[in-house]
Amino acid sequence: MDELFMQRALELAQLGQGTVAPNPMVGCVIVHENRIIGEGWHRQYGQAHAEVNALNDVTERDLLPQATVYVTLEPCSHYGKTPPCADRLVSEGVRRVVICNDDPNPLVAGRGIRKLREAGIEVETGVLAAEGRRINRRFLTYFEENRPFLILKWAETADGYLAGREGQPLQISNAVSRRLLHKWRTEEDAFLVGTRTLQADNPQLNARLWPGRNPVRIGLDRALNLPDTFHFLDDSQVTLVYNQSETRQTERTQWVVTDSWDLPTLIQDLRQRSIQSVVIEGGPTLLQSFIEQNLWDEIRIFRSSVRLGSGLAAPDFCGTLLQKDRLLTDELSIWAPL
Ligand code: AOF
Ligand code: ZN
Repeated sequence: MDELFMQRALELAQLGQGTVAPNPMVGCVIVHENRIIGEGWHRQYGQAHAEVNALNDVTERDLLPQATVYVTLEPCSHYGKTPPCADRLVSEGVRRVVICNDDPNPLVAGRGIRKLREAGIEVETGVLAAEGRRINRRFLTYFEENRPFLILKWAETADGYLAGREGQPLQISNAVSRRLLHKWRTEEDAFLVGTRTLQADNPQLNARLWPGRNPVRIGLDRALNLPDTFHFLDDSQVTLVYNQSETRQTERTQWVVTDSWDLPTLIQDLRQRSIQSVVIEGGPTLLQSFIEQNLWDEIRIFRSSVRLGSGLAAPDFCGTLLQKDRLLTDELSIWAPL
């Protein structure tokens, strides 16, 4: 039964998709003798947490002392934009709390669970933990590993080429895959590309084919070679230009010089800017560097049915595939044009 109610809480959590970031998605179900007496979820960044919404949903308040609370994240213990949920659960006097994932946010990190236990509430953790981790993988990676969740994305031909011999862009994506990519642009915090991709493709890196917010655009332009007539430098959305010569800022575009020109330094800089997820969109050399340094969490590939015969090979991740069982799940998106 615990799993069944947690499943419902996870379903509720996902109703917060797109409106709670950078907070995690959290759902909560309150149960008395196998009957749900209250439900809630974190609906909007800065507003009430899931537990509070669920407790406020309960009309049969006299049942709370015998009730079990199913919540997908450890109840918070800190005064943030809202008071601590753990305190509220203690003052409501619930009997038992069942938790899916621990909260790695250093402001909480076990203190929520401790508060509940010290008040004599029975606490169980780890119920449907894998499902919960998947939903909040960006938030959890950000706090557990102190870096953004890293997604590598590319499009390849059926025989594994990314581009023509001289790097000429190929038309691999179709209307469906393009639209899906724009949906991803609304779902992830930032999109990163290298200078050669910026030069070759002149990408806009926005989400014009899907309703939602635009990601932060990130470009690596070491020697500032990109002409300012390119979309990337049009100041139309928040943009970071990593380079080795100048630090300056316009309304939405910031030129950033880091201590050293390597991926860990770049990733740490993004972490300092509170970026929880980054999609690396190319090119091949940059993608391969992320793979070689084992700096990735998910790979998404669009694959067309077209064969090219020769060209610029797609990144090679066969070696890492065996070590990363995450890839063997549905996180590997292979998309074939219609
Ligand atoms: C919960 N229930 O529904 C959520 C929690 O700034 P605040 O006050 O909204 O706090 C945000 C932090 O609280 C967030 O980083 C995470 O650690 C936790 N989120 N906790 O008990 C919830 N959304
Ligand atoms: Zn809370």
